[in-house]
Amino acid sequence: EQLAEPAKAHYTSRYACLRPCPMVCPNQGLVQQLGVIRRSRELEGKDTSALSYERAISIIKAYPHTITSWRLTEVSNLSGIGEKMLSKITEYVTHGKIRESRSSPPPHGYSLFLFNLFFHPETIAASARFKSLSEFTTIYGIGATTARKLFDSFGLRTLDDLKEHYASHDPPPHPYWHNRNHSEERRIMTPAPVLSIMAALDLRDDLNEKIPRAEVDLMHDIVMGELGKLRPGCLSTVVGGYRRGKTESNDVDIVITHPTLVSGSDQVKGLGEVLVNRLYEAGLITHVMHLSGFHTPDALRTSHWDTLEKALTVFILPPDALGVGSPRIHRRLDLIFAAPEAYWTAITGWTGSKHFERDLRLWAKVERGMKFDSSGITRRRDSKQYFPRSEQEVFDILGLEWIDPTMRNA
Ligand code: DCP
Ligand code: MG
Repeated sequence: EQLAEPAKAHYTSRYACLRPCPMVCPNQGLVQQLGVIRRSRELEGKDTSALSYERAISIIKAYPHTITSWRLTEVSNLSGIGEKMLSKITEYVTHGKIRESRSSPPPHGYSLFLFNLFFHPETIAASARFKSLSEFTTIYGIGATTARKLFDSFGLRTLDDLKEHYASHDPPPHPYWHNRNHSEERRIMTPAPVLSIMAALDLRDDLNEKIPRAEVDLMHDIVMGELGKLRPGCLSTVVGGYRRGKTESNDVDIVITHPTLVSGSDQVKGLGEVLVNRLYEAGLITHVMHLSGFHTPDALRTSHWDTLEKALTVFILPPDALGVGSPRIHRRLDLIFAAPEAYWTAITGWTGSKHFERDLRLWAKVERGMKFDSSGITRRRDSKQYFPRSEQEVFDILGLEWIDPTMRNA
């Protein structure tokens, strides 16, 4: 079957999956300030507004020139830059800052509070609220909605407030080992603990610490070493921000497959569970937040193509792994298990960025009549399924010019 010519990648494209986008762009300051506004919209539950900031930020990140006043007309013609966004950009170009973002630091020696009181009095209240909500959402398991509830209904303001509150209210986390379709003999005997809010509060400093690339590599080697003892010959790729070239990641995402496993077979089913159990028993996984499995082979072949087996966990390196006496920091580790034919879509779908993935799905649907997700590509009109054998083939099937992972930072 002949594939159509791929669409050309260019920074003016409406779709993020056609805009090559470096990690650091010529307009980093502007991107940072728009990011503060986007985050505050998100924390306030203004999702539509947050999304239009996200789109604008993504478009600016791909723009190859420093934006100066004489480029404003060209910028205003980019899709996704509306009038309101243009006024923020103009404000930045003219004053070097966007007042609403409140991110400009006070001069050395001045308190932020007094600085804002004199120079940005209208934003003080919002700023204190923004600070609390931001801080609350640094706890794993607390999202924007919960954070607002804790602030508004329970009057909490600080992490100490939060600790006191959860000391008496900690709801039992959802036990991840329920709701799964596995036989009695495969049931986990000693499941790793789930991460309660109290536990997440204790791990907060660890989990907010960024992970350098060398440590990502070491974690990958250790995990695959353990897996190799259980199922020799597995293949894996570290995806997420690491694959896009981030020097420091917030978590480690690994896509795993086995070249000779047959989807739906007993070997591939429960691979995640077997590995998680082993890592837990070896003292390398301390918590599991989510563990999902394949269902029946039939279902895998038909409707629920988006259910790759996943384990969301907390990992800790063995003692002295980074040198004698090196600190052991708890790290977020996500493991994604794909049948061989879903390996490359899983890699593409988990490399990100989030916005790149959002537009990849949209492009596939609107422009190509296809459904893309991490577990496969399906043509809508006849449900034809594609099994790409490389990431290049994923792009070919979707009619997209190749973009290197390091340029997918949309
Ligand atoms: N992803 C997605 N949709 C989800 C979860 C993940 O599209 N619901 C994709 C896009 C992300 C990638 O998977 O880029 C990994 O997600 P992360 O949250 O780990 O984000 P990154 O790896 O990009 O950055 P970091 O982990 O450093 O924060
Ligand atoms: Mg990641």
